[in-house]
Amino acid sequence: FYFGKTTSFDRQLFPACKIEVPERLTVSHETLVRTGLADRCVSVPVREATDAEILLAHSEEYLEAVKKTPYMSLEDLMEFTRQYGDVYFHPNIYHCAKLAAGAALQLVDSVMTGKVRNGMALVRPPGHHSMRSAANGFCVFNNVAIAAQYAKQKYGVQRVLIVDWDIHHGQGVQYCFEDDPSVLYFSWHRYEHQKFWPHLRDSDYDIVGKEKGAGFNINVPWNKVGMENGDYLSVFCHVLLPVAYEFCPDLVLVCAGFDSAIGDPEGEMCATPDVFAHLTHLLMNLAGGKLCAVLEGGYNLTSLVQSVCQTVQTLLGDPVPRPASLKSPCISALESLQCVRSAHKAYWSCLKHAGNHNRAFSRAFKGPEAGEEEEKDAEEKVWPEPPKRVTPPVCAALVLPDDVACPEGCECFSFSEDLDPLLASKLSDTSGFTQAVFGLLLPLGYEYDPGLVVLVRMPDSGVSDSLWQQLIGLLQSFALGHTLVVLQEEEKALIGLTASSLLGNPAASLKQLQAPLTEDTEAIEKLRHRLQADWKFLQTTGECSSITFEININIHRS
Ligand code: Q6P
Ligand code: ZN
Repeated sequence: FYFGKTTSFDRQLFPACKIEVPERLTVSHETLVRTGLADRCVSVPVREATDAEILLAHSEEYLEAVKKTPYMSLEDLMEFTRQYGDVYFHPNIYHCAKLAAGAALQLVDSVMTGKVRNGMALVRPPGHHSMRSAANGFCVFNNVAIAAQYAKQKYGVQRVLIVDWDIHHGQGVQYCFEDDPSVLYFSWHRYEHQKFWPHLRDSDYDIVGKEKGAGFNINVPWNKVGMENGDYLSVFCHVLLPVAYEFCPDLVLVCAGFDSAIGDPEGEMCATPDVFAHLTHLLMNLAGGKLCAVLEGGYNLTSLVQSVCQTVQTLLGDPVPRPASLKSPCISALESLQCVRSAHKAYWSCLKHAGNHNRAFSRAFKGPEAGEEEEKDAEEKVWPEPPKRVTPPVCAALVLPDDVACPEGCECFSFSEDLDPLLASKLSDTSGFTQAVFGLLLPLGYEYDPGLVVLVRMPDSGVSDSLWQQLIGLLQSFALGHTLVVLQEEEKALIGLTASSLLGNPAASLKQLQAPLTEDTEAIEKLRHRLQADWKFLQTTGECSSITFEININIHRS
């Protein structure tokens, strides 16, 4: 990023934009340095994206037009700006925008070549609103869209997952990939039945992609403000994760906007900064851990900085905070969830059983009513600073039979007689397994908030190595990662990969999943319905559902 001296230009115009300010980056960076997180990261030098790279997502006419902006007079710049929406051109923005896109590409290079496992690019201007031939919403070049195209072109990456957790809809990313099945775009966004900026019909849940790309665009509209951690995590468990695992990406890109956090003047949501530790963690076992987060929005400096730190610390592999006292998803969130699942049931076998959505939910857009658009003085939100997260000196300790060597990086303890684990549940290895993990186990874990996770593996469980590793990785969302794995002595072969997962190494991909067996899906669904009266996180619909099933279902099919 670039800090020129204040010029006469700046004095005439500034602040043109009160929220998208340089301090977003300086304060984030200062805090990463002060907390010692920056020291644990590898710094990747930035470069300018080349014309050819920018053209991966933009038209030549648009690039040529932006190229002229550094030489324009203030008047010409104002004129140029007026053709777009909510974007401001400063004479140095073309240079900054090339660096922002270039930074995303440097990160993709570092991750794809294995120089680093994952990373985050702190950049301005952001990118997800900019379109092929138009700047929009503070964005000039679409950093993440360019990065996805670049990864496909340069590394032959076959499938890219883009997760846009910014609170605005990244319509630029959607338009770039709407007919492309090699890029799965997921976005949640404040929508309020089209009353919120950018007011697009294209942002609703039923816009699923076009032609070959049908099913590869997932929009989750938030129709109310004030969404909380539970609403976000519920959408991850019941929509994003099952679909992402079925898609099986080779690379994950995150449009990492933090205006979806509490205190943000744009988003007006109530999710706390530690939720980003969970969102990040839940994505870190996809694509063999190859994840690049690129900053988008986030306009409350306190909330932004805390959220950035939570994300970076999670990427570094530190245990995630406990998802303490989550509230059940609210009715409006459940309505959105139901609509999205239903709109995508034709495209994803993990959603095949989703119920149809009730038409009553999709209220017609009435247009902004008089007075509704005026700025409400959002009362200042306060929230506690996220507790300090500690890096444990030893990540994993093992108790092993005498003849087994201790894997590197682990500490070995000796046997104790009184190990008598309680076997809580059994899952059989079908492709229904992942369905049970996302549909039952993760939501139950989030709601229950255990202090310890005990994972018992029985011989002949049929669980494949990669599924086993995925399970260990995902369960580390709970109990500060305190996980006790119990293996049978005859499964010595599993010690190495179990230890690797406990140490936080990414799990191997599951390969593209087959459709789950109907019997499994039915059994899981019946169990979910039976339990959801007591466990609100299992809900996926907004209808009052107190249907109880008489039959006792056992999801273990032998
Ligand atoms: C918000 C524009 C318009 C108000 C209309 C990558 C980051 C962002 C940008 C938001 C632009 N507000 N009177 O962009 O999504 O946060
Ligand atoms: Zn935003």
